[in-house]
Amino acid sequence: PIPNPRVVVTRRLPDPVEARMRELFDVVLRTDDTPMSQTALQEAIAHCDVFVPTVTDTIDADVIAAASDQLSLIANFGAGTNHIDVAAAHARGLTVTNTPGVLTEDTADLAMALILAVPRRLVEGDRRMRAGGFDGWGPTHMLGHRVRGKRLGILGMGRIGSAVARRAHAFGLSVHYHNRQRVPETMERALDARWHDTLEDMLTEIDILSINAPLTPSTRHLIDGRTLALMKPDSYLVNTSRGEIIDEAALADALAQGRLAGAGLDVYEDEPRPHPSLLGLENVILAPHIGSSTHESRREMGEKVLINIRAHIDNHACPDRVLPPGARLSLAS
Ligand code: 8YV
Repeated sequence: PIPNPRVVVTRRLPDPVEARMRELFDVVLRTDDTPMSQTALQEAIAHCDVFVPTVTDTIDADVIAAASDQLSLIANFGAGTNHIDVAAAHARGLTVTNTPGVLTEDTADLAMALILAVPRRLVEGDRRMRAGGFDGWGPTHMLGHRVRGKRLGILGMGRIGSAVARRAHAFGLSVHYHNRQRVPETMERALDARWHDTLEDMLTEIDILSINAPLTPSTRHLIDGRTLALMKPDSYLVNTSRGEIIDEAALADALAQGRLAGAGLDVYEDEPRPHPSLLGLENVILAPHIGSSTHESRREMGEKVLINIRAHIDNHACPDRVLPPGARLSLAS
């Protein structure tokens, strides 16, 4: 066990989470809420036993090299860990944890909200109202596309992808999916989802694509000019995972040239800046990375961070350990 561990947190966390952290640990909390520079991260990680970063922190090999000898845990506040060099952390003997599960339903709700709002031009209509551009109902006024009866393709059938699939059935969508690995047959049946062994095959058949995969070297720019060209010109794309899975310039081109009907984005390749040409497109909804932005999810994410820290300092296995890419738990002795 680590007596009186010093915990350093990189961003402001919800008040109840910070209050509980103060009760439990010798914690260093931020007073302002701006993302830290690389130099500030190196300085911060050099003085703690436990480090709590978020998605806005790039925890690369240089930051990890600057860690104090006492550092033994990086407890990420968030599910995705693509911003952490997990392999470098493990090489240094550090444990890395994340906060999966508690944000699943809220993120899936946002994906579903975009799946409905983009084809129905909801945000475009709101803009029009505010600009005084609604001059009365008309038979051909602001026509969108029906969602019911269409085919939804889910890229990444993990927790969030499955939660999107369950919602989609309620709206009359049929569910298709592509994933690194085919999910077990019982789960496939429960989700009533049709497997495609290649992304390309799925893209040619679907009307709406929902991206719910983690960012890894093999998903970076999976959606680029070539794969976008396989999608039907009247199809839509929604991304609530990581922006870098899409080549955003290629997406903006496809949308501007009418090779794709619309998009709903919550994440960006160069976050927080969307590709400038997306800003002028009416058929795009741009959300500011709010997939897990509910009081409930953020509090529960904080609780997960606390549970992982507690387990670690008490010398128990952390419930949410993140393994380096490619590592697999094995039952072999
Ligand atoms: C979080 C997210 O807000 O959990 C994730 O991976 O993308 C977001 O929902 C963010 O990561 C907090 O660090």
